[in-house]
Amino acid sequence: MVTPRDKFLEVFPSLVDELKSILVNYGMPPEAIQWYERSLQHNTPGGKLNRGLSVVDTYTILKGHSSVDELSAEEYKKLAILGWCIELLQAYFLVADDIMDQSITRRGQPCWYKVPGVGDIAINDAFMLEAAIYSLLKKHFKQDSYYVDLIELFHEVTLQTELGQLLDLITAPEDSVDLNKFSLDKHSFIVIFKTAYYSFYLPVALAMYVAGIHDEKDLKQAQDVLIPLGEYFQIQDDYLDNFGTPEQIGKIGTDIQDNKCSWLINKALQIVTPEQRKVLDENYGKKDAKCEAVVKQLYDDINLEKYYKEYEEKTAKDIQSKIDLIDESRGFKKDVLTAFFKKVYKRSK
Ligand code: DMA
Ligand code: MG
Ligand code: MG
Ligand code: MG
Repeated sequence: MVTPRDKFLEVFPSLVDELKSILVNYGMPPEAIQWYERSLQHNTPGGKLNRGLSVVDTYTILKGHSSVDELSAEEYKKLAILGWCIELLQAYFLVADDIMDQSITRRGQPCWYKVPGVGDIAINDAFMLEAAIYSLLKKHFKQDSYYVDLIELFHEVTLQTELGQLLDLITAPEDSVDLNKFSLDKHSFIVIFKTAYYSFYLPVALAMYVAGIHDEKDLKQAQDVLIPLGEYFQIQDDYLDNFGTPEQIGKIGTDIQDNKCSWLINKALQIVTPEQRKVLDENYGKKDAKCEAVVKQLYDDINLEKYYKEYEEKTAKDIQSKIDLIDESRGFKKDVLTAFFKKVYKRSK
């Protein structure tokens, strides 16, 4: 049986060929074209592809179909290309994020900058992954009335993500640990900007433009649910950084050693005793596996997992009741949001 994921993956090789042909037309030598192809293959497929698949799924629901198979081949291709554009945006962010976070593995393989012979060239590869988005948009959407909307949306969401990454990084300096600088409000700002816009709002908004259902009021309705949903998703990511296994999540958690303003440390700061607070002050944010282990043990001692589960239950209910209030009179459908919610709720990877 061909799964929706398989069908989506089948589109990728033709996009790689199109992107390579741009370099060929510039007369780039074969070794450069091979390098680019290797970067595209290493960094773009291989994840859960939730963001990309959601573009196709959202469009399918907005058009009133019950299955992706009801789309014409031409329609499917266009939506899948937009899905791959988000996966390229994600690839661009992740290549850079892994350098900045000094991560080791991603999706069960070495981070791109860690691959022998790549190193700092990964910075330029990240830029080229981003540029691929605009090459594909131009080739496949230039004739469409909503072409400028797509470009503006990608640009805006890219800036929002970069603002989130900036705040994430400057709130986590390597040389000076000061837990007083953290707060759940600051955390909320960071995760909405670094994750929610591009991972949750972007896929739905893209599909809305193609489907012709993009009244300002409907874009806002979508955003008002998808931003809290994206915030919940990144809090899951923070939780899994410590409580997930590398086999499960395909990456090794770095948040404690990286001094990150994670949901876990913020929640811990709310509930610890003064003695435990001292332990955190002395061990958090140190590039030292022993200190990291002390913090992990403290997280277990205070039963942080239980607080996370409480947060998860409450948030799920809040999001559900927001979805129930959606006005469908202009053609937007609450099923778009329910489908997205189901993909995320209680995820373990
Ligand atoms: C992810 O933050 C945000 C972006 C824009 C890549 P993160 O560093 O927590 O992600 P991960 O845990 O996947 O490295
Ligand atoms: Mg990271
Ligand atoms: Mg990061
Ligand atoms: Mg993380």
